[in-house]
Amino acid sequence: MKTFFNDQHPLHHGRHEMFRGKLVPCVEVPSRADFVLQELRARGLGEVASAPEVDLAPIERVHARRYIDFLSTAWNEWVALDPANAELDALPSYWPIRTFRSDVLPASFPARMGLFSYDAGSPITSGTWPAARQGAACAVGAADHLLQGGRSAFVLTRPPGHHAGHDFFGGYCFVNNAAVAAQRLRDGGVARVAVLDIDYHHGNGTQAIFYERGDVFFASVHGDPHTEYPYYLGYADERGAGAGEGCNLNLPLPRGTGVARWREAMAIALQAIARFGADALVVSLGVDTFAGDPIAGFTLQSSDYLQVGDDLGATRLPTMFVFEGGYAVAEVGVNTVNVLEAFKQRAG
Ligand code: Q9C
Ligand code: ZN
Repeated sequence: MKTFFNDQHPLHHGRHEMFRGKLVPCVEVPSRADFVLQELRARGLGEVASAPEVDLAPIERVHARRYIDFLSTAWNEWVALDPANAELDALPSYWPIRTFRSDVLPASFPARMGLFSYDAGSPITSGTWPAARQGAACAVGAADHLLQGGRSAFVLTRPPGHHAGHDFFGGYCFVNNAAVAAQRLRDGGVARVAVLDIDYHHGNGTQAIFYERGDVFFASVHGDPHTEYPYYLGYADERGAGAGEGCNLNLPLPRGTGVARWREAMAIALQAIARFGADALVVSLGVDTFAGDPIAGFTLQSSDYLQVGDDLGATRLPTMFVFEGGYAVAEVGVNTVNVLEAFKQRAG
């Protein structure tokens, strides 16, 4: 399996996120990706390539122009507010809910930060944009690898992407790598693309981007949003709209869910993807379903990820994996590579 590794990922290194009235250390740390890289090298998973040179066009296929402009200039604007900000992470403090306007682009940078986000847990740092942009380039590389006949690929990047929507960041995500990849596959001639999101948290950004599309199926197995982040999306009654009616499948599960019930849910998602007639599969691979994850609530064990990879390999679809969450740093490499290696063994 060919890995596209974002070697710019350490440029994104948030210090703090706002959590219940306090600034707490970030859980989405650079070592996450390094542990995965180390593990896949140790186990000889295959070639590790860096991102191809790509312009912003594939990102603009899923993200709003004014949002990309915001992201690419955000750090400079943050420091321009006050030179002392260079030592701080940029976090929003104001949001335009419901009756506020979102058509006006305020001149104030803090106001724009709120317009383009939905939480205060996703710090923008000096290197957030170059890191996120390079991650999207890795997603394009992996999609192009499938378009050229490759059977599988892995995008090893951070920050993650599945919470980022058409024009907003949140949940540690800025550019939606899985969505960029799915759209790239469509633009390259793949008629029907499925995105399967198995991160602990619902992939609200990916769902929203494709919600009214009949050409991209989105399925997600995740913690029940009644109690779990991102709270405001990911319920079972969200089934798609317009041309996308029936092309969205949410399988929320309660906190404490173990591998048996979790695998049943994934099997239901895979059956729906087969019925849809997908020609290629993008897997948003978060391993925060692990029992030891510090911010999540399922109880999968490291060996269970071999079974997950085997289940995915049985689909026989050209498949690309995009790294999302997973915060038990010491185990994140083993858990992730267990999925990939078992996939490879099954799929050949
Ligand atoms: N202090 C992904 O897994 N808040 N994002 C949790 C913990 C947000 C997770 C609070 C969790 C976002 C890609
Ligand atoms: Zn997650």
